[in-house]
Amino acid sequence: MKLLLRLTAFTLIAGYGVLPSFARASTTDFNTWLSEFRTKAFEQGISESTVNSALIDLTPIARVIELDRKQPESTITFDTYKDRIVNQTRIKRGRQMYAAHRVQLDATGKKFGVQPQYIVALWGIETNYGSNTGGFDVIQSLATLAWDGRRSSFFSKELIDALKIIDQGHVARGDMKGSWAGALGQNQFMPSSFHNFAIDGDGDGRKDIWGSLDDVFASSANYLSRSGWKEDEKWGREVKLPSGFDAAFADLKVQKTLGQWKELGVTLPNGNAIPVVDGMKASIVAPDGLEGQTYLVYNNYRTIMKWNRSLYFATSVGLLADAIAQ
Ligand SMILES: [Ca+2]
Repeated sequence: MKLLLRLTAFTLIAGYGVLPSFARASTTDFNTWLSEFRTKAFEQGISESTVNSALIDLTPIARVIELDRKQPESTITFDTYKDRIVNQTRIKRGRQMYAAHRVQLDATGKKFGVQPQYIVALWGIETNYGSNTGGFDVIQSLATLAWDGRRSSFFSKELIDALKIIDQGHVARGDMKGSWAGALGQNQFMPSSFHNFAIDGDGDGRKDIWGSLDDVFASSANYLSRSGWKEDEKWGREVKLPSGFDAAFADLKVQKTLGQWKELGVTLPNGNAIPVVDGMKASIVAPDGLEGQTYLVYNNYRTIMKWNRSLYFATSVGLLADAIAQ
């Protein structure tokens, strides 16, 4: 009961409204959970100094629980999302950033086999080119979500992985900022992705995706490369579907050759024939249904979806990359 009152007071003070479900989030109070988690961290080989700097005097963040409970399904259309995400400001800034960091982006792209405009586009969409990396203390966010009952197992693993990042000296505990859900640095890697894909691009011994652009670029490129990126292909393109097109075909599960799509009447937006590359397969995606904008997408689109499993996200990354490279 004491916990409920304290947290309710906090949420009211913070102006986020009352969260009736918050106190029910876990059957264990936070400090008891934290004490047990410290034991778990030691068992996982986390050093005493990291445990002492990161897992002492923590409090849960009510706002994080609130954000986690929001319905994940967006109610905005792709058209609206696209206008917000792939807007002229972001395109212009993307071109400026590509020009400003051209040497290192081109070198990184070449090394990992990823066209540089995709590295820039992911950077632009994830954090607006590093200007909005999320102001949350990631340890505190992850501890809140690990304590909370809803996805405890997933976030407990991410919290251990976050502690390992501190333990390995890649970032100071106080500098480990990110999103409310624990996504880190300028390319918003979850801690597990950090361990799988982050790269020390500038060779200083630290994988610093917060402060080193060489590390940010190399890490994003490595993520795509290791997830199946094809350097000689694009993501896809906007297309026009013929009247009477079978809506069941607008599905990533349906893959046909470019030649087959052409025979089915899929054309460029201006009505011209789509270019055909022998053997290359593609799918049709229609985020707003057949009446909205429709896209023919290739292997690299599926790779972008390994980064974020969202048609809105993957399509926007592709469109922004194209606009930046123009
Ligand atoms: Ca580095």
